[in-house]
Amino acid sequence: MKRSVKVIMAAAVLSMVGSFAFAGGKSDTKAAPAGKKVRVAVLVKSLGNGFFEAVRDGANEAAKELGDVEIIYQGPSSATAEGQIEIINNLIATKVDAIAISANDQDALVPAAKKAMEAGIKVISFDSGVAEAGRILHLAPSDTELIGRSQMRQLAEMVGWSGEVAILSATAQATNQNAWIEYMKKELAENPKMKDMKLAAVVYGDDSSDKSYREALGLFKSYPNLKGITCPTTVGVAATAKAIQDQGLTGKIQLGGLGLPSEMKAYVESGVSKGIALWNPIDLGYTSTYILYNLVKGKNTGKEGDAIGAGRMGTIKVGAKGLAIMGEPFTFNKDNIAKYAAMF
Ligand code: RAM
Repeated sequence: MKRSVKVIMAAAVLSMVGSFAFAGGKSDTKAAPAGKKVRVAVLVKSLGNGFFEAVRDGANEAAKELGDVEIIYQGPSSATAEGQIEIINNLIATKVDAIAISANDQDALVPAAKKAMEAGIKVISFDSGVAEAGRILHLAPSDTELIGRSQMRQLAEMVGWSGEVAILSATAQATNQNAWIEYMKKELAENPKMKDMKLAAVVYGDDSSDKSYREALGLFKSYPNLKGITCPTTVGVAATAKAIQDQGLTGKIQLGGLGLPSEMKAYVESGVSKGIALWNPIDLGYTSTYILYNLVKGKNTGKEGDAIGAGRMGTIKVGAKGLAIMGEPFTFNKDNIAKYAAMF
C-alpha cells in the first residue's frame, strides 16, 4: 500500500523508525525492461566511515525492493573533492544511470557533476550538498538551522551555560558541517543564556579517526580551561570520545555532537558523553535510491513542487532551490542508545 508521510516529520513519527514495514516498494514505480538494471552510484565523502556504510545498506534495501537496481558504492580513501571528481569522471565513462553524492566541497564538484548531467546521468546530492548548478536536487537529512542551533544548545546544557567550548568538525570544505557551524555560531551570539560561553576554537579532523583524535588532544593542550566540545561528525565525535576517555577527562570535558549510536553506545553509557544526536543514515541511502530511480524512469523531474514516491519513507517533496528535507534528528542518551545501536 502506498503511504504518504509528511516530509518534515514529527519526532514521534521518527521514533517509529525501524518499525516501518518495508511496504510500498515496487507499487510506486514502473518496472524497467527485463534484464536491464538501473545503475545507481552512491558516491560518499570517504570510504571506511560507518555512517556511509549505513547509507549504503539503505541503498541496497531500496534496490532489493525495486528489483531492477544495481548499487555501485564508491568514495575516495580520504575525504577530498579531488578524489570525488576522479570518481565522477570514471562513473561518466562507465555510463551509470544516476549518482547520489555526499560532497566534500559544494563548488569544486560542480563542473564534474554538470558533465555527468550533460551525459544524461541523473545527479542528486544527499547529506552534504553540491551547489545548485551541479545537481537536480539535494536531500537533506534535517533542517540545517535546527541541527546547528540544537547542537550548540545541547552543549550549553552540558557545560552549564558557561565557559570555553570548541567545535571539532570534519573537513574545512564540507558543505553540511560548515552550514551547521554557521548556525552554532549564530546561536552562541544570539542566545542571551549563552553570554558566558566562549567559542575557543574550530578544528578539523577531516573525518579521519586518527586526525580527529590528534585534534582533540590538541584542544585539551591548547585550552586547559575547555569545558566542552561538540563534533558535528560521526567520525570526529567517536574519536574525541576516545581521547577524553584515554586522557581521564570524563566529566571534566563534556562532549556532544552527531554520532552513530553503534559507535557511541559505550561512551554514552559510561558518561564520556551525556548525549548525542543523529538521523537514520539507512533512510538517507534508501530515499536517495528511490529518488534517483524515479528520475531515471522519467516519473519525476525533481523540480520545485515535485513529489517523489520513496517506498516506506512515503512522499518526498521538493522545495525551493531543489531542497528536500527529511525529518528531525533523534537524540540518544544512556537510556535509549542501546536500542538504536542495534540499527545504525
Ligand atoms: C560524518 C560525515 C557526514 C555527516 C555525519 C554526521 O559521518 O561527515 O557527512 O552527516 O558525520
